[in-house]
Amino acid sequence: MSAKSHFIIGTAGHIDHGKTSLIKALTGMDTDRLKEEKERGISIDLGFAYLDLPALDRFSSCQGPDGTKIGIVDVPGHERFIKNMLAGSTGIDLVLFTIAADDGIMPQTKEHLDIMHLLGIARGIFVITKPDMVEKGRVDEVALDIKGLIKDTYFEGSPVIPVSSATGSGIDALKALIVREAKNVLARPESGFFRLPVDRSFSIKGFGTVVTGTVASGRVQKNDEALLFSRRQIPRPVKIRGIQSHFKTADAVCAGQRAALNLSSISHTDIERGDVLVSTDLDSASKSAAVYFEFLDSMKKPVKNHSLLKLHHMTDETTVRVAFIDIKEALPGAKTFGQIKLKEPMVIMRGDRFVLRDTSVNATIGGGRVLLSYAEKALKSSKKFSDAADVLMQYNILNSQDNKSVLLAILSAQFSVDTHTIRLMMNISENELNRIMRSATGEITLIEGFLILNESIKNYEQLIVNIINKYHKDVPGDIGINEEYIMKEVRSLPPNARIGGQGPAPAGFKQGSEVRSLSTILKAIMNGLISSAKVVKTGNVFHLSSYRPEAKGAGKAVEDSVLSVFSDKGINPVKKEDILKSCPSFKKEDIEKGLKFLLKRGEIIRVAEDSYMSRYMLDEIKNKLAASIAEKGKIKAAEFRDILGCGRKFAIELLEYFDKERITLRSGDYRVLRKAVKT
Ligand SMILES: Nc1nc2c(ncn2[C@@H]2O[C@H](COP(=O)(O)OP(=O)(O)OP(=O)(O)O)[C@@H](O)[C@H]2O)c(=O)[nH]1
Ligand SMILES: [Mg+2]
Repeated sequence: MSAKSHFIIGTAGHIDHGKTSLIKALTGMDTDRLKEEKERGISIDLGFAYLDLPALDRFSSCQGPDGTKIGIVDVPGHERFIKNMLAGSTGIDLVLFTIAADDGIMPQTKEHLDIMHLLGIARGIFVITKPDMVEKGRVDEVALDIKGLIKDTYFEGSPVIPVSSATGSGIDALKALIVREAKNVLARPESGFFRLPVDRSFSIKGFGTVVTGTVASGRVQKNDEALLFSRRQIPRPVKIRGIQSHFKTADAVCAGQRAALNLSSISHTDIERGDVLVSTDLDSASKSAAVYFEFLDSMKKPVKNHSLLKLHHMTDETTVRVAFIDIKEALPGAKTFGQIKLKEPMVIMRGDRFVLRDTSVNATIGGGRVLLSYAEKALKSSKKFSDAADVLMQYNILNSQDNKSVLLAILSAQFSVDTHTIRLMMNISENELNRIMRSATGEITLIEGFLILNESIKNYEQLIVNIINKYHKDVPGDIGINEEYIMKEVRSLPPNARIGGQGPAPAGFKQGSEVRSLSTILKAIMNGLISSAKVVKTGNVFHLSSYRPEAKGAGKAVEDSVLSVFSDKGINPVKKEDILKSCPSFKKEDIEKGLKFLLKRGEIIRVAEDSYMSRYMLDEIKNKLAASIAEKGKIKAAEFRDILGCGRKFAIELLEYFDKERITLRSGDYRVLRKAVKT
């Protein structure tokens, strides 16, 4: 991954530890804008600034020549405003972590450090503020404490530097450190769905509604359409009229950039922090997710399975119920897999980080990473502990970065998934999905927009062959079965008899949620069986190519008896009544069944409404007719009747039958041959 061409700095640290003052000393900008903030001398809401560092001049597709600006989000330290702090910390690449020299490490120092860790923010500069207020020795003492605090965390080895916002000492050294650290900040992948978690919404005279935020994924361009997801209303389409990044007009913004988007057709009062603006193909929110949980060592009591907790995700928050796979409660420091069930749907996607707080004790207790979402229809509500080992194995796959394995794991639990849902579940672009599909050639197949494991296809082929074979065995006189019968039989099987992959569903998927795609895919699979000549379709009936229908036992006796009626009648048509009368020793339904099978096999043919003929006799007649037309060029119905020596009505029925079979063509009073008939 290349170094990042634009990045965001966030502040963190206990109340009054000099965050806002430090940003002012660095940028000249005061991020405390509210009257109340000024009056109380504390930050309440998020503050925004930017920093110009020419040494960072790099270029990206989203950025153009103005790429040296670093976005800054200043957060409040007060415990009561932790919600704002969490909203501000989403999307930051580097944290300026302040610890006042006089106070040293305080409660929110620890909580903010935990939050940085849970959000996966691994780069930081630890700033000892207010060094001018203490003895030199105290600064060294605090520096040691900080090093102790960050030992064994992602931040171990991060720079620790005293900076005084009052005297300006250390500011230049801090800027140099920022440049150094910035070079190591990795670019966020620009792939995936465009998402902008909104942190502010306001109106500017002459422009209208403007929303701001840090682009969480993807890319957006001027004049693009987007969807606004909000918990207060159904998703609303909006248009992006204009884009700014750090007060400069831009044509596009992408993952990791601060953005101000001017929206049309929506009032700023209809949007608030926590809403999210997404690309139009991200057309739904998710109510649950499979996740990796990480609980803090500092957690005071275990988290019981099915507890309710507050989830903070990007700039939004909601209540969730947690469900673990193999444990009844999570102890402090536990790292475990499970699910979250959201009180309200959210645009929460694979790879997203979240923070969990226990509101009853007002503490951050853990967080985690989303492994899979958009699978609610398939999420199981409870799980037996006996399945746990297998389920954990699947979660381990989902927890990996190997997208091909993840796709295969999803498909092994779901009969098939359409490509759009797969993209939502895995949070990947169309290109990325195509790449994975190419790498999985031979393992998966795309059928009518649905992905399915080749192994599942093979299983289904075998299932269908078995169903047909069983029918052949059960009903030996019948040629085969129709599509509806096969579908019905497949659906009546228990799901695990049908799913191709091994083991139980990952991520708590309920197997068999595939009904929607089943018939489409079964049709394709049956066509495959026909192309490979394993199955033959005669009319609308399927049978095995190796199968020769032949009645056995009682069925054979009935058929023989029915056939003998036909040989007795010679050239004359047979009526159903004739058959029933001539076979008095058999039950009516057995005779009808025998007749049906003979018809399906083509040994008997229904020429007209109640006129049956044996295949043998009909072929004879056809040959006579063909020979006669070949000789004269055409034939009248009366001539045909005379050749056969039958009644006029039956002669016409026969000719109409041959017309229908596209052997003859009517032309006025005559019949001609459509094509040469093999005799
Ligand atoms: N002497 C001295 N005072 C400082 C320094 N940094 C901050 N202060 C003072 O400390 C107080 C708090 O500073 P802020 O920058 O508002 O602290 P904060 O971390 O932003 O506070 P919250 O946002 O409310 O959490 C202010 O009165 C500042 O003037 C410093 O380096 N030296
Ligand atoms: Mg402040």
